[in-house]
Amino acid sequence: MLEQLRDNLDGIFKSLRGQGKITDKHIADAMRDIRRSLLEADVNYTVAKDFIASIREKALGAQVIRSITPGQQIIKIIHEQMIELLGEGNAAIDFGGLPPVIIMVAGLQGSGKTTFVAKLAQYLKNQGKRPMMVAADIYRPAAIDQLIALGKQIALPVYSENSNNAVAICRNGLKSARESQANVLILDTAGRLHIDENMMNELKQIKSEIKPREILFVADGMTGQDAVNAAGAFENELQLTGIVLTKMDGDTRGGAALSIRAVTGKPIKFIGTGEKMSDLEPFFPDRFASRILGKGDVVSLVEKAQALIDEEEAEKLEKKLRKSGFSLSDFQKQLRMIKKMGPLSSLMDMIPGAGAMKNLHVDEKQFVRTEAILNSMTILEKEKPQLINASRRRRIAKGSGTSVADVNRLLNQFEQMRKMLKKMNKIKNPRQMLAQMSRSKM
Ligand SMILES: Nc1nc2c(ncn2[C@@H]2O[C@H](COP(=O)(O)OP(=O)(O)OP(=O)(O)O)[C@@H](O)[C@H]2O)c(=O)[nH]1
Ligand SMILES: [Mg+2]
Repeated sequence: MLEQLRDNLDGIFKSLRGQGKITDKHIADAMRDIRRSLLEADVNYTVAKDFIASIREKALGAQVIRSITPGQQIIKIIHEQMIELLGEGNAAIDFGGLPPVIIMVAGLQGSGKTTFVAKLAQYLKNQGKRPMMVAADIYRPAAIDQLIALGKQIALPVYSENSNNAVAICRNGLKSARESQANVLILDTAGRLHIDENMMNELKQIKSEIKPREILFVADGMTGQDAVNAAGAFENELQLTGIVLTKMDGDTRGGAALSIRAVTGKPIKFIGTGEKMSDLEPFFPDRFASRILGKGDVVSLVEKAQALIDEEEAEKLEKKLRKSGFSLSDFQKQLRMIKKMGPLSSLMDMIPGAGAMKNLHVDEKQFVRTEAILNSMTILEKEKPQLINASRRRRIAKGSGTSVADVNRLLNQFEQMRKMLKKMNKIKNPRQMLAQMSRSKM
């Protein structure tokens, strides 16, 4: 999905990255190209315009960070702005209130409502809920049978009856759910080719009588701005609680996904990525933005480190290390470099599923204490730690507001680290070395 948009943006980013210096013209060109790519992807015109305006404003107002290239900085701004466009975090189903929690599913004909109803039921069942579905589409002859068949497939109950009153079917479905202790009730409603008054009235009646906790609008992601316009109309009439984008597995250009939140003000809660019952994903704005921008989290971690660590400095240190002339001053420099990368915990967060790293105890306070101790040493002491005798240790402890035991611990650990580093001569990459160092407890 979204290949075209991703390729276009990737090209723009490449040319931004390639610039040693970024001029106003580079920015203007990039903004023009991004805007064109968004419109080609069928993003709503106003949404695209506002998006570009925000990026331009932020790019101009951004503080220049010495160690990041201007190109990288702009890419980061675009990434952030895209996440903002897509919503804040994952919007889950609201399970507040008394069960059964009622979820009404609405949308145009053929958008994927019935399929989504069953996918959602299965998804919630897997989370330990007891869902029931209601076949409230009385217009298309095969609609009820379709939902019953899906219900069989996923082994979940479907309430249906032979009647021409959708409101009554929902009411009776709710009764049946209460009797059978289902704690989620999902209503599959009828779709029409175009929004018509009868259809809206029926939905409004269901809403006022059954009082669903969630009203989800199912939009066919392939249909771009038509889906967005329809979502806007449903929002006006029904006040939605969320959006579901289906058929995101096809060659959708992404316009609907990027516009629908801004146009309706409602979060995208799920995306459908295929015809199978398991082809449903909760929607995460940051992951989706990363997909469009073709940047994995790991990539951005590396970029962050690359940008902030002064390469030359790291190389110099590495050379020193290899000669094992590593001193406490070098250690202090290392610490500062690591600190520049931001809170350690945030760095860890950027590594998806890093099991081993998760257990890593990152003690920021310890970091501060270590810095204080190092700051209280003289240059000579840092170069020749063997000079630090008992009276010097007392002075350093006092100067740094720590204890002699703290100073001893640091010196011991430094000594161990120095030994360990001697053994690490195999490591070719200074960044890898830094990662190793931050892992060893200080
Ligand atoms: N590729 C793909 N196909 C989907 C997805 N969701 C639904 N479909 C297909 O789209 C078609 C229509 O889906 P339905 O669930 O029947 O749509 P509906 O909105 O209930 O349709 P009506 O009840 O007629 O208004 C079916 O062939 C589904 O298999 C999806 O995420 N990806
Ligand atoms: Mg249907």
